[in-house]
Amino acid sequence: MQIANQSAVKNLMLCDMKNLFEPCQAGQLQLASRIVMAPLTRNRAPNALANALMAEYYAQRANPATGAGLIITEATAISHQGQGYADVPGIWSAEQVKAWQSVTDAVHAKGGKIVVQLWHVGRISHTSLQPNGLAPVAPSAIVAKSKTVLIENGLPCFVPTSEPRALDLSEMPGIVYDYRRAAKNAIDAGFDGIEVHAANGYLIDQFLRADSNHRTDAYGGSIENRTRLLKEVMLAVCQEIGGGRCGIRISPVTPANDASDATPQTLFEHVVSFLGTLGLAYVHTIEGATGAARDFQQGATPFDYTALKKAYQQSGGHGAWMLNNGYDRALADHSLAEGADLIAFGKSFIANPDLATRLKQNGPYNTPDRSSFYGGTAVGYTDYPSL
Ligand code: 8OZ
Repeated sequence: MQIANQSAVKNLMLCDMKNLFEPCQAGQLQLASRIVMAPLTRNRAPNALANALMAEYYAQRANPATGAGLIITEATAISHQGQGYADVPGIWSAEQVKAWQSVTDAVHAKGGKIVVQLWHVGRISHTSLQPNGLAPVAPSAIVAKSKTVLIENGLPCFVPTSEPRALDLSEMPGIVYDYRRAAKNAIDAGFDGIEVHAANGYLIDQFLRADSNHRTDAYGGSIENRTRLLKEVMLAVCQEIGGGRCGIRISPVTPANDASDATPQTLFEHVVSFLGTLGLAYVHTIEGATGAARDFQQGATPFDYTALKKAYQQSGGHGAWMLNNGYDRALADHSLAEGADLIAFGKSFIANPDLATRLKQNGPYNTPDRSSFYGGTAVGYTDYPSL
């Protein structure tokens, strides 16, 4: 009798257990699996325009049976001022909207889903990429200890970021407007939704963190003030296209692009408590240092991601909880069992267009070639073989 009961309990647990290959509803996004292709900068969009090669690359990864249940595009600039790297795409003009349409059509033809990641780099830019060669903008005129990518003679070349100027208070509504316009453009271009890039030390993250935000106006000082831009941007995109088509990416403790803050737990619990009120499709969190140590720490104590999720849910958040950073099959299974809903795979999607097939049978996996990550041709982009 006791044995029968034990097996009943085990069966119940198995039924309850999430698996990577099952459907998942994320707000209005009906996803065929929990496998997400993470946003990946590839610098193959000259003139800030999506193109046929990019459409082929995304389409290769779009069939949810073999690839991603959801594709998040590479970070895409919401304005010329939001550009910080050579040959990254934009989504502020009608010409860019039309160019993206070929990508969304190709993905949808494979039965896939795709959202565009909306990006303003803030101070992570170079004068040569800015309108009229002017200084990049930031919360404060503090140079980031970071580099950006220019392309010279067809080859990526890493250069220090330029000295930024502090945004005037009167410019803030214009920045929010640029996000709103980009969200509208995304729907016009056929995207299933958008993800606001609030991670990795770019503009929104620069406002969030005390070390890059020394403002004394309504956008600086208290946590309430430093989170103001994020809140205004999220309200604007949700109002424009509906919260159920919007996601956001955060990276509470990453040191990427000189991001630093002494109290990330308090800061990001405040952020997600706000996000919980918006009816979002998902919240996408990078655990640890982006593309590096998952246990990386900022502040006095290890970051508590369980408390982060709890703060989101306690404020009413019921969007999908997406996690990222260095995931393999075993770690994905572990995080799903612990309550994650979606897992975003980055570098492994660069090298494995049929990643879902390979995850299902536990490999083998192609090895990503770092030398062709940023810029270049079809080599190291659309030529990774499927099984
Ligand atoms: C790598 C190279 C350039 C940009 C990010 C958009 O870190 C990026 C990025 C990554 O989020």
